[in-house]
Amino acid sequence: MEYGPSVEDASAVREWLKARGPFGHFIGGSFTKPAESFDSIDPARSEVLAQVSQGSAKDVARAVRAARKAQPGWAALGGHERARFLYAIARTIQKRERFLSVLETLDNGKPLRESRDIDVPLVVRHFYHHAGWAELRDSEFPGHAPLGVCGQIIPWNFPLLMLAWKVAPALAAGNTVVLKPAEYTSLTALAFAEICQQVGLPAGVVNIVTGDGATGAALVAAEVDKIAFTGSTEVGRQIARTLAGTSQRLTLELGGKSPFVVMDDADLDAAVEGVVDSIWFNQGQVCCAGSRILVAEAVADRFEHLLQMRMAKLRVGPPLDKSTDVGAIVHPVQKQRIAQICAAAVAAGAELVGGAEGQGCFIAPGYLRNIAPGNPGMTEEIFGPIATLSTFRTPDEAADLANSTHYGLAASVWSESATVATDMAARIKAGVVWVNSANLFDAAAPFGGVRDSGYGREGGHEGMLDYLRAPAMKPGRDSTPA
Ligand code: TXE
Repeated sequence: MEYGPSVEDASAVREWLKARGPFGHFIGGSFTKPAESFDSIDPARSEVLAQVSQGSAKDVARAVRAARKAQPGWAALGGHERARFLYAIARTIQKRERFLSVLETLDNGKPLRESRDIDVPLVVRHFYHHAGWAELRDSEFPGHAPLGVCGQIIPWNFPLLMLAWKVAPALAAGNTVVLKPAEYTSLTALAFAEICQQVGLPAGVVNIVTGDGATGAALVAAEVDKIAFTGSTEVGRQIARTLAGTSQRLTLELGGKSPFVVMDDADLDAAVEGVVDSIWFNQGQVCCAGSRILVAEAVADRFEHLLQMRMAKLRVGPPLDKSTDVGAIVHPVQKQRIAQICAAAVAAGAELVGGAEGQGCFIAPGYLRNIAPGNPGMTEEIFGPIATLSTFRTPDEAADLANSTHYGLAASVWSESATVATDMAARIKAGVVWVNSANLFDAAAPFGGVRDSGYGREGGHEGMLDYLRAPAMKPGRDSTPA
């Protein structure tokens, strides 16, 4: 794949990788010596970017001890001091925005336009926002206490952003953390560790242990007070089973198969643009992607025509090229998984429009049409740039179809009538329903699922509660504790 004239210069990042790698873990404020390691690849070029250490149960235990030791001091600092650190982290990330977005793009394959304009700015906003919550903790949550040490396991689709969603509220509340990034994308977490050093964050407040599912399982089994997990429904269930009967807190943000409902009075051009943001953004590797397009029969032909025209204009290409709309799938394993589900969908009678497989990790945007409700393409999370397109006749039918999976992460409703849109939104079982928009996030807005999409919230007031222990009795009450 050729690089065009608008390609971003990645030499500073490559020099950093050469100088810093192979990478150890970040424990107790410093990097450990790299031990047994694995390759982190650039999926766009199928090239090795760096070697990253495979964390053992011993590494995890060391990190948990470091976090345990640091926690009382971190909590005792008080909200104002903790806020200063969160501000400093936000500011430093902001200053290194370009470096971090290039690193994220190299490691993950997402277009630079997205890492630069979406991922990293949202990360910055998340830390600034939670600096505010650190200041407000005692007044907004009187009598609440931090949980202690939080184990955090994150996926590879928004590596630095998922880190921010986990680390910022935990630290604001007065907890310390041991975070395990996904094995495909550890590099921005390691760059973040450097930022923690740079701002003088006390040793042990943030610890990062890299590795695969076995490292994650070791963290789940460790002496931590909470596990926060974002990833597949299957692993989420496994973690819930492991923690059943313990006193550890658990929050899960799992998969989805979110409906994208286009009512007959929708602005179809806007809705088509919504599809681009919904399922073709980040190559469709988005937990809340509007992957099931449901369109009113009366406008279906016109909508599909507009959709095809728009799809044809999307540029699939090198992620570092600033004109690229659709980059590389994160890893060959994921590409294969997407291709398998699409093949099964076609074998079961659906028709695939677009969605051609390219060389390496590339897949063109596409959608499945003429697809029956029980078709695997309709029920399984494809987690790639392939939507399904089906029609409905009445709002009742739309609501039934929207709720016809076991997931409940997100939904998007398109209508020019506020009444129609809000009526439909209220009928859909999902953690978030966007109206005339899709995939909008804000640090102040709690995000999370219902049903098999998980429980717990990240962001805002609700998100803070998931990192705090409520007081045993109401503060200020004239009573003695039992
Ligand atoms: O996820 P895993 P995978 C969905 C999506 C995707 C599929 C598979 O459909 O195609 O899952 O992706 C760690 N104990 N989502 O296999 O395995 C792992 O190392 C503890 C949706 O990559 O769930 C990584 O850090 N941890 C999703 C993280 O869990 C374990 C985002 C996620 O990996 C573990 C990602 C174990 N036993 C995938 N096994 C979303 N909700 O956004 C693995 N891990």
